[in-house]
Amino acid sequence: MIDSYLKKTEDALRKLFDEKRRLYPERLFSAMEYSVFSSGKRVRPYLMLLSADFVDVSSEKILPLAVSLELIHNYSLIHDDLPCMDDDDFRRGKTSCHKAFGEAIALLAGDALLNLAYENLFEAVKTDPDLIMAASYLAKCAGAEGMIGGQAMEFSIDAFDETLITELCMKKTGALICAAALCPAFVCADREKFNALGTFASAIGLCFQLKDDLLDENKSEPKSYLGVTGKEHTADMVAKLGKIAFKALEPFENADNLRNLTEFLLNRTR
Ligand code: GRG
Repeated sequence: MIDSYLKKTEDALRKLFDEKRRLYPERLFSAMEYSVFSSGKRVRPYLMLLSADFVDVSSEKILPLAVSLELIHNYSLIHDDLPCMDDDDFRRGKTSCHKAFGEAIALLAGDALLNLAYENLFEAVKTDPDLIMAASYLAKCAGAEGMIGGQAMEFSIDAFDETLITELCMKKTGALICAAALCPAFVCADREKFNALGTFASAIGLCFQLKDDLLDENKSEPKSYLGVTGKEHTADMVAKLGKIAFKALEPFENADNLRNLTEFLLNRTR
């Protein structure tokens, strides 16, 4: 991992929270801070900064989008842990937000993170209109065509086959990974790289969820890719998707950082 990219993300998130500390109700702020600063891997903003580098967009330019993406990811995890969703008492090795702060505050902390993400996006687009297409794509990926749509499929479909569970995973988890990889490509005008990043992002987005299934095998969720297709097939698909991701980057010499991240995602243990 490139430490300076992780630090840039961390510093920008911290700065934003420091600006808001006095403006938000104390308990709400604490719940938001508890969730956002709790050992998340920061994979999505990191990928966005690497992808920006790949298409020659500066990290300073893309950073507000990377921050908003991480805020959206964290809101989704708070809501996903609620009793009406996945009902999880733990997240990242500590009590989940609603267990620590109560359901009402956790729900509102998720809502507030989502709103802060869009406030931050609007502020960025106001000063840098180049970001408008990327911001719009990010909103689409986070919404009912993307992450929320995937989550809704989980609660509205009873019987999954491979096609349906693939669609669910690509939306629920893959859409934010696609946003991370593709937003910078909306800022530059390189069609070849845009297309390559599109293929790369779809492959690693799905791969990320399948790898998560394999890491979380003990939970053996029936509405997961692993639950529907089995462990062996899931492991085969992870390998296949990894190959697709590498192939998409093959023509490009300056894609080593993206290749390294792909390697990390394929081999990750948490
Ligand atoms: C509630 C609107 C809404 C959406 C929830 C993201 C999501 C949709 C559900 C999370 C369920 C889940 C654990 C899926 C597995 C893939 C995934 C998103 C894992 C968590 O992402 P990481 O590993 O998390 O990047 P960290 O903790 O590192 O930030």
